[in-house]
Amino acid sequence: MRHERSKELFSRAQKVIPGGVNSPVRAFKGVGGQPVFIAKAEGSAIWDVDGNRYIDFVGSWGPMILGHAHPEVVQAAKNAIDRGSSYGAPTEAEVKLAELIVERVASVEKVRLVSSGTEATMSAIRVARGFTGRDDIVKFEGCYHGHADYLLAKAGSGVATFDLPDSPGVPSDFTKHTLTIPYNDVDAVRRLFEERGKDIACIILEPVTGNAGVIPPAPGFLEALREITKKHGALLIFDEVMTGFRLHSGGAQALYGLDPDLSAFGKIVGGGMPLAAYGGRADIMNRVAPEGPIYQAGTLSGNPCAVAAGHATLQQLAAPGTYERLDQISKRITDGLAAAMSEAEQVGRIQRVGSMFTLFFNDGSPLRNFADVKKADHAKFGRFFHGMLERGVYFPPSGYEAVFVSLAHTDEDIERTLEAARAVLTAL
Ligand code: KE4
Repeated sequence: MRHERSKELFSRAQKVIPGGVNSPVRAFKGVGGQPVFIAKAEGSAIWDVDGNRYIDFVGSWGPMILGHAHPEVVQAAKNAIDRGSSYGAPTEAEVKLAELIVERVASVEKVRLVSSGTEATMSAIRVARGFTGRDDIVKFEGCYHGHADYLLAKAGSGVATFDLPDSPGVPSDFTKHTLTIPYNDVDAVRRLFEERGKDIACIILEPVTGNAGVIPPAPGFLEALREITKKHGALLIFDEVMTGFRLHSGGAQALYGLDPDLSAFGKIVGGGMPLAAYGGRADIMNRVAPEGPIYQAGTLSGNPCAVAAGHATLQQLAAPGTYERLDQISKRITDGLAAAMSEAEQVGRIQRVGSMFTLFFNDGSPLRNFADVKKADHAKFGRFFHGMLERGVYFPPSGYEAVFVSLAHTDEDIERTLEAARAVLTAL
């Protein structure tokens, strides 16, 4: 494949944009090489500026579950922008989207629309702190909840020691109320709450991780978090920015049968436009300004065009059999990839939940936490990524991310993907 135009654009971009990209993961640092610049997308395909076509398994990191440029979504957004792009005033469309989210997600009685997943999780945590009057928060290693200062934290030396900043620019006392523990480690959670439960406002987690690659919750893990937070008067926040409306029409919480106190949504809920949301129990959400004292605001919150795209997307996902079909497509792909790995005598493991999965080049054992994921061969993943890219298959450019399958992936896409994988895995 030729990439001259992408290379030229990347060189120009780096002169005026840090790293040449507007979000770090796009720069291919996790796999080496240079990013391809995208010109257009439709269905399961994206085209770069050199005219190369790829089967897309990033889907804008999750939003494009219907496939790119779905006609209903495009038309809804066009109709909205024809009536003006933003009013800074309430609209009927926001009410309808909020009612749809409340209807779909049993634990959400009230919801606030915002513009990014970071804003959704940041706001949910502020509400949890305001509601409980406590300052400490618990997160899990490998879970990413956006770039709020106190979430850019890495685990302190011991389980009960406070975190250290994980980025320059984050003052050390901004992370002193953040506690990070290993994912799936119920004993660590229990110990922590026995020691400091009275000071903990909330636990926030990805109910299925996508930012450490895909790690499913161990049996009983989510239930234990629900029991422990209830016992200690802390709130349970599910960060469903990635899993929401992807794993089930009611999110991962419906798939696993749990009721968190608050949830954050993003990506799919905006149909690929800048829209996210947080919500949950009415007694908690009623504390949010202007109804309550906990402040949160946004000029473009509930933007009419983004709301139109999100609403159209959620409506399409209501079609009967949607999630069964997503699961079937995804299973065919991962079964085929597993077979290709075994034929090529490549050792590793594919971890899938519904229509998100990650292929790890490890020793084949289950990956239960971030430490397991870090042990995988990420350099090998980089070679796999580039081999697939050159054969017209666009996987996420990092072994710490998830592949996202859409309803637009066809039998031909699957066959071509598996054919490319067989060739790449043999030559790895
Ligand atoms: P945004 O602020 O990027 O909209 O959402 C932050 C966020 C919060 N919670 C979860 C579970 C998320 O996955 C994300 C963002 N996900 C990454 C992909 N791993 C977005 C890609 C990027 O950073 O460019």
